[in-house]
Amino acid sequence: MSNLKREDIDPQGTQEWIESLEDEIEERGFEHTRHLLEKLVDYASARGARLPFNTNTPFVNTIITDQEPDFPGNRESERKIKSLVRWNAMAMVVNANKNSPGIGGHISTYASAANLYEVGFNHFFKGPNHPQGSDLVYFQGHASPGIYARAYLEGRLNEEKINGFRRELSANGGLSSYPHPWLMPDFWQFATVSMGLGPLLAVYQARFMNYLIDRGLMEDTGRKVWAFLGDGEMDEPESLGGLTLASREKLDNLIFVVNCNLQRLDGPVRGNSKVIQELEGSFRGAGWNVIKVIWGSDFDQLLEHENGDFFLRRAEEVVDGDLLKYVVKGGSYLREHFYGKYPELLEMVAHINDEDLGKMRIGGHDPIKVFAAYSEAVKIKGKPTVILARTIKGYGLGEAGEGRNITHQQKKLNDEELLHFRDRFDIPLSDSEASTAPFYKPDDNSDEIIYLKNQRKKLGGYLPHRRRQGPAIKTPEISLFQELLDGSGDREISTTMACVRMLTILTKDKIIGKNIVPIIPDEARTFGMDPLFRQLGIYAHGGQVYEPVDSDQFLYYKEASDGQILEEGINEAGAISSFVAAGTSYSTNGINMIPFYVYYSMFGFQRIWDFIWAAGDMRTRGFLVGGTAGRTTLNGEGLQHQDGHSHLAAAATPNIRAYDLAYGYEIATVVHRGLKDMYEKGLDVIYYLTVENENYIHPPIKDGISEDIIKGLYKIKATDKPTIRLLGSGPLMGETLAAAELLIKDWGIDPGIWNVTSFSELRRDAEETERWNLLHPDKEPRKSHLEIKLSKHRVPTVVSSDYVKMVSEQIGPYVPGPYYALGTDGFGRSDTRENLRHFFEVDRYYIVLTAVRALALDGKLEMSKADEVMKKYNLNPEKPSPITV
Ligand SMILES: Cc1ncc(C[n+]2csc(CCOP(=O)(O)OP(=O)(O)O)c2C)c(N)n1
Ligand SMILES: [Mg+2]
Repeated sequence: MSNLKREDIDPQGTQEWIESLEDEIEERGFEHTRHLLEKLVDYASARGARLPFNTNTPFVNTIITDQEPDFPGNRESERKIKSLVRWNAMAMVVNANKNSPGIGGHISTYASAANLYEVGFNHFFKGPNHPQGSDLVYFQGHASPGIYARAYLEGRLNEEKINGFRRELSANGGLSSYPHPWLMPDFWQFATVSMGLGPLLAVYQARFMNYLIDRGLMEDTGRKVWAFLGDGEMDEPESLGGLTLASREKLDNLIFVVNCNLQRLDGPVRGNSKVIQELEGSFRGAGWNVIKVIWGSDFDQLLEHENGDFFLRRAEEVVDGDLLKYVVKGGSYLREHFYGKYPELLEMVAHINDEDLGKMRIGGHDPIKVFAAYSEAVKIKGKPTVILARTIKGYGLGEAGEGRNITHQQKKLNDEELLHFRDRFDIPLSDSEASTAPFYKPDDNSDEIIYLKNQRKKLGGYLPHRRRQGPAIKTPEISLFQELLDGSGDREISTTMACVRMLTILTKDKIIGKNIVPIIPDEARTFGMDPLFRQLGIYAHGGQVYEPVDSDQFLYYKEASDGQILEEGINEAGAISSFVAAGTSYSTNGINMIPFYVYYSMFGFQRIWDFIWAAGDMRTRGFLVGGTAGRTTLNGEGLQHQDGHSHLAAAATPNIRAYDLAYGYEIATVVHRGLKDMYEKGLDVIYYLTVENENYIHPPIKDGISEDIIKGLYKIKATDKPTIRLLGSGPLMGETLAAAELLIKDWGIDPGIWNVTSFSELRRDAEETERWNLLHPDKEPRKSHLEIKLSKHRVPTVVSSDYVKMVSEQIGPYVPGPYYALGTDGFGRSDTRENLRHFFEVDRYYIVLTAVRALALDGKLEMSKADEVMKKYNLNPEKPSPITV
């Protein structure tokens, strides 16, 4: 386009060049013309004519009219279906808000995207019964009314159901606001409405399908991943974050469709420039195949006109803010302000009246253009495709919101607006009928319903559709982990080492080994997982094309096309997306895969909780492992590395079972139960384990404690005359045991000792028990695990964990007797473990002090004893608080 932007000093010469090029295209085709142009560019560069880097093509459709395939559908039927879906989607939101003002919902997004979806549904999206298997479609979250409305026409959702849009608690159940597999487990597959998650999840989904194919676990049947996204959504860093991975991995099974209505919630996405061009640059620069669908067939006449260059030039100049204004102001304004800029251009549209001029359809609303784009996208080889389709937000709403800044929030239409909508889309309803915004579905024997069902039948059934279970995997016996159950003997090891050992054993198992998916964001060496590189190989679609620097070593850096490890690089968001793809494979691919995503604990929940939340929503199954966890156990790294709060986030995520583990046998027990629950029983839960890097001796498991480990609390030591109990957890179990010794030795107090493996599991159980008791006052009260274990003695409890106090305080209300929590609130520090534990006041001396004071407060000792403790252990009363410094 640069010739359009600059003054042409030799128009005649330029024309001659163009004509020669025209001849080349005619005679030798595109391939040779491209070659010729590249040669010319190279030559000019070699001669010093530096060309500016440009990733943009002109602001026109990528596929020219001559290249469009024939449209195979019945346009009339498809138009009618699309209009009906539009009407019902609108009615769903309007009615929901009429019945319950403020219930929300979106009309305008689907109104802009209707054609993009309908072309897909009628011609492309393969359904669950397709011989090649189902495509995976990520729907734009707030376009959900349109997807429900289609399911209503298909006969999959009845009127009662769609009347319950956003009223899920109504007697007969309703429809979730957005795509939520948790709430509609037979319908939605992917949780997309938190902007930016969909695009990244889709990239890694497509990559994971290739992984399964390359590892010989799944057949390559050409299934596609379609991701429908908003143009405003593309501003999320995650949206563009996976682009280079997608091209590097040659994901030709991936298609992004960006609904470029040029608007987000508040106003234009790029009022002062062009979002489509900006996105084109980003995607092309990242190596994607970009198909722009900007102008509809109505504009072909202008583009093909002998003065078409003026149209191109004007299209190039205009900014999105202006394009939006033209939509709102209509034909005469458009003529004056857009076409009026050049007399030649004005002349070109002289034969079109104002009304028709304003109505000329743009690309995203034209089935022919969208069909052409999809047809190319499904055929392209070796790279992913993005379709940038220009649409109008609130299309068809007219004054009620078409293209207006308020359109995103529009939820109510008055009588006049409803009649306008009805007329615009030819809905066969009378004035009085239409003004009540009823749902409308033609007879099952009508042409359009027959057509709609038939198209889906040809494509293998309805979408979205979610499969609840994959074939179960038999869990190996727990004796598989015997060496962990037996303890470490006199070897000092960390829980991280025990965990890696567990993973190594699992991946070697004959039955389950191949299903394990270790996922690491560039941290394998930190955790001592690097021996797995050689044993399992690192997945690389194209294999290893270089000789690794350590090739002469036994444990070399081995990349392979059938590698099992997903080494994601420094990319927690990408790695969790792989976790989701693997952990939902039971549903999306019918293959139970078992992801272990092992990451630096601090960069887990804190950084990517939104993805973890979505993983929960999507019923992902797998193990999240937070390595080098614990605010004081990770000693040298300091403030931004020391995780002391991920267990708070985990506790608040409904289907996460979180454990902070102290010994190898606990890891074996919890992982074994996780495998059984998730892959044998098919429970939709995620196990979260924190493991640490402190070395100590791991004892062997005692008989009969496995169930207690799972429930979250087991006994380490009982006493004859209980006066106080100590609860330790994870890496601070060592300090708790040491404190118990001091209490006996220095103060003659013999505490009971317990190990807490999961505060959140204990709390959940206690809350559920309490709730049952509340609602069944007439019945014998039930007892929680905490009560069963601890209620025999009403003695004070002192608990110490390497997490903020709120983590252990979760169970405070349910523990009989006074409850004292020590924890690691405040910013971390770099220092030795010993100094850190002193600084955070969680070490053995503070445990002893708290215990003695607790007994004094309980009336069992004099308070002066606490003073003695302070003196004996040199505890400084004026020491700064870790919370405030
Ligand atoms: C992470 C996140 N932030 C904010 C929102 C609230 N939100 C919902 S839709 C929307 C605007 C979407 O604009 P766009 O992506 O262009 O979609 P359109 O409706 O225009 O098709 C916003 C801000 C959200 N859903 N997720
Ligand atoms: Mg938008």
